[in-house]
Amino acid sequence: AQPFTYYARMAEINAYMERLSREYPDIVTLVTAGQTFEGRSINYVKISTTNFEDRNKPIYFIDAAMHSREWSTPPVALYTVHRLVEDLRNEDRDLVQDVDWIILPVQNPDGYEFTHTDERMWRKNRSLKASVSNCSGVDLNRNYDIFFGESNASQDPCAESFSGRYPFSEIETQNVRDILHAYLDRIQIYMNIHSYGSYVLYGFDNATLPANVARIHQVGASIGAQIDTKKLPEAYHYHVGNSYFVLYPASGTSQDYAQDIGVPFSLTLELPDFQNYGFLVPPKYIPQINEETWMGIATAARLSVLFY
Ligand code: 0X9
Ligand code: ZN
Repeated sequence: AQPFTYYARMAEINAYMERLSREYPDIVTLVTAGQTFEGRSINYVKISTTNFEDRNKPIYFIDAAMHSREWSTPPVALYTVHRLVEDLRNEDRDLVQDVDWIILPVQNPDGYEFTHTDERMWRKNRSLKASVSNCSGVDLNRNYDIFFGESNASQDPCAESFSGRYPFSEIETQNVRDILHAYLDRIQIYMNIHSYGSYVLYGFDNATLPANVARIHQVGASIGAQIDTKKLPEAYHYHVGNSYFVLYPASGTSQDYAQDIGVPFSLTLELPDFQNYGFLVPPKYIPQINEETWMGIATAARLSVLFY
């Protein structure tokens, strides 16, 4: 079975990306961005029908599993790769002709493996500074250099939302930062995929909004509306808006960081959880989430090309 049809382990996810880069060498480039605290590779793929480094197309950058217990998110990232590469349909050719893609299915491999082997509800990475605390892990979505430590973030290493001791203290966030800066001139969309709650979120967590908020809202609302046409009756409708108001304030997030450095459309997606499954979405829902979210991602890609 393909590793986006079930909750796969890191080895299976990496093997899938390796296989695609071998079978489609002209289109898929596998990049190992760095080694985690526990020595795992952080892998992403670049997808381009031309030469990715020709730098003439807008880029859509997607990452998932920043929070390790959010298991429904890597399948969405991998299914997106699948639909762009292995199962590209005629009506979707524009998506690779007009856009280059960077897809990082697991931002937090150490945490992700830990949720499979030890503690299903683990959220943070697994780094440990033994001279400071016995508690492991930094909340990667509090570790970016934007409003660092201001709200909904803890300075306590034992807390679920520990921000880290300073911005970008973690290899995982350094990697995403470096990708953003390496391609900043043409990253049109940064989409940070989480679960759960059915939200498209944007803007800054001091309750301010970017100058292009009307267009951001247009892209976000189009994603939500598109997904809603495909959603199951037991799923909530998507809510679209500024993260501060629609969800809660949170500082040091990658969404705010990417928006602040100039990515035109920086979005957080919170996938659906159906009734009250929370993070524990039954595997039977994986294909549904993949398909409906893919539709939203494709819609955003097309709009972002118009706005490029
Ligand atoms: O708290 C978070 O990091 C995200 N929610 S989650 O339940 N997946 O942990 C929300 C982040 C929303 N983005 C901003 N507030 N900027
Ligand atoms: Zn999350």
